[in-house]
Amino acid sequence: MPVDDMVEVPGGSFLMGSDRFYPEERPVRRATVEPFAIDAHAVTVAEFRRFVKATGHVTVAERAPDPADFPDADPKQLVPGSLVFHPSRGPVDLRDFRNWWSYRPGAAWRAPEGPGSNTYERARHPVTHVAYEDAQAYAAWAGKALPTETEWEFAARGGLEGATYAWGEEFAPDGQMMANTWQGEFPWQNLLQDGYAGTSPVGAFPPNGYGLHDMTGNVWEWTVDAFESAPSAAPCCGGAAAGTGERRLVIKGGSHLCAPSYCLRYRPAARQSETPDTSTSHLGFRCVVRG
Ligand SMILES: [Ca+2]
Repeated sequence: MPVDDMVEVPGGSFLMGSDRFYPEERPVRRATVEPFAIDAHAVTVAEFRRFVKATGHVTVAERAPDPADFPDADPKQLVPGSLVFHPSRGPVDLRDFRNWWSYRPGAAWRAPEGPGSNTYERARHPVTHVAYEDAQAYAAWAGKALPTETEWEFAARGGLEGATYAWGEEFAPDGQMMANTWQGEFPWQNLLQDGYAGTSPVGAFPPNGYGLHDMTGNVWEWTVDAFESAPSAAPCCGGAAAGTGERRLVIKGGSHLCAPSYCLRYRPAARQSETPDTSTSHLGFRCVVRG
């Protein structure tokens, strides 16, 4: 049985989705999952470093993009890198994510803001700048798997049927912040009421009813499910610019960039699509073990 920071989730039947927020979460339907175990927190920088040391894995962000995938691009610009968030100086057009996302050469899991940045003081933060195949490679090395959307959402709900948040109906019960989100006007005014501008160490906020930390907020998390519905009209804080092709996967949980005025997606039902070869500064993953 799993031993390292994993939690047994009982499985069962639950109400999946929400009718009260964004179209891609509808309709509410009953879903069932078998019992499984899931990581109590997102895979951390320290855990990912052990994987890289053991396997020599080079992430998608650390490889130069294939010119065949970008036939119109100047080959000199096809350099390794990843999407990094940058706050704007003031209000911007929220329909254009280029106002707060940029492809930064050299950005990768060990240099989340690009050259000159590091993770020395972020070993217990979720690893970021991991594309889907990087998450899959880690899971295979760890003897685990990535969750389905149904497994992920069942776990995130922590036993609460149909609740808005992973902890209940109130965003900040008794004034206590329960997740790392964005307070203030996105993408320029971060009021930091939860204490964190970027990612936060795993376990910095209270666990849900199953003992799971950061199921919502902090970083989005990969699932294995194809995103079948049309991408949302409100494309959220996510940046999907770097990906190629039409295939999209479901990511769950929202991130430290989700602001209520723009992207109220720090909820178990919330979902977004992402192309598998995309990596960003607010997307990570956690693993499951079945049977
Ligand atoms: Ca925050």
